[in-house]
Amino acid sequence: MDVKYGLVAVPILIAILAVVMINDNQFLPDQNSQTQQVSEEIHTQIAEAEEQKVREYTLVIEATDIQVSDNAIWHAWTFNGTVPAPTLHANQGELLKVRVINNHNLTHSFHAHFTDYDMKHDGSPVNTLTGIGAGSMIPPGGEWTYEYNMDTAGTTFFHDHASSEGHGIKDHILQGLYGVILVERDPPRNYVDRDVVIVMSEIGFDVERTAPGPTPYFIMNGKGMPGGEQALAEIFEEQGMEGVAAQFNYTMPVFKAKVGETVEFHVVNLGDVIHSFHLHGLKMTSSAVQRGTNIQGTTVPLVQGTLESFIVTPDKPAIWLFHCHVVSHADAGMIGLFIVEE
Ligand SMILES: [Cu+2]
Repeated sequence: MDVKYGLVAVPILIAILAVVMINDNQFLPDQNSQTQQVSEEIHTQIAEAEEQKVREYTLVIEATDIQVSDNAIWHAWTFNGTVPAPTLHANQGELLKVRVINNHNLTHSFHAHFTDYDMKHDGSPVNTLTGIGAGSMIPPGGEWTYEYNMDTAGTTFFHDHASSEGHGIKDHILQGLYGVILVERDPPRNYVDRDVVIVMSEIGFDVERTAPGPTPYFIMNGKGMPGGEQALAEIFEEQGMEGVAAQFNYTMPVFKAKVGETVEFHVVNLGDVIHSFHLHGLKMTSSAVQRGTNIQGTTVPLVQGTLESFIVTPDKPAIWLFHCHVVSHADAGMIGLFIVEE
């Protein structure tokens, strides 16, 4: 380079570098404001954590013998001794903690159909495969506390997601390890007088027949009347209404409400086949899947692993039948009564 050009080029180069450096500085964050922002964020998180209410439940998995008909005992697997498990309640915005103790001789889990939780609380085979939350697949004698943020209101459900030698997930669920969770919205549904929860399914593999005759297979809330409506008619002929009443919440689920009450039904299919829920005589307004619309034909189709909620407001005394509208299932026992009293 000639000297005369060098004398001009050097100051220009310095000027360009200076401009570039100044411009670069514009893209660097102001350290003070960034620190302040992080600190505000932490404070907000702490405040939220302090404010978030915690809802706690304890569920014990155990073997439970349930007399499901005069001639059959179901050697069920249960959460807290019942099928379905006791319905869990929480409020939108809360942190739900479910402590599950496994007092059974197989590995089990609690897998809930929620949408805001850490993977370590999944209670599924991914926990075993990744080692993240491996304890959420609970071995015999173990326990795990599952945590979920109640980010959305409404109805959902949970079930065992384990399998074991000789028993796939199907057996683990159908043997009775499932239940429903009602997450109350904020503000709450003050217009609802009572909730009715119904889980449609099939009975598990371990049913012992103690006398000849049909035993329950298609069940609602763990109950099924072998022979369905025909059997009910025969019981009435032989024993009158007293005989029928003896079947209430034994071989068929029965719910009661008063005229003028607003009742919200929550119906879930946790079985391995399609079920459809038909309630006689009442206008059913969907409050979940078909939200806000009238359920045309008064039958809710439920493929496996789905639910629907709906509201009824009975205006006169009546005994209304409900049943699976896969009618062979009704014949096999999937019937129940909704009794509206004055
Ligand atoms: Cu059915």
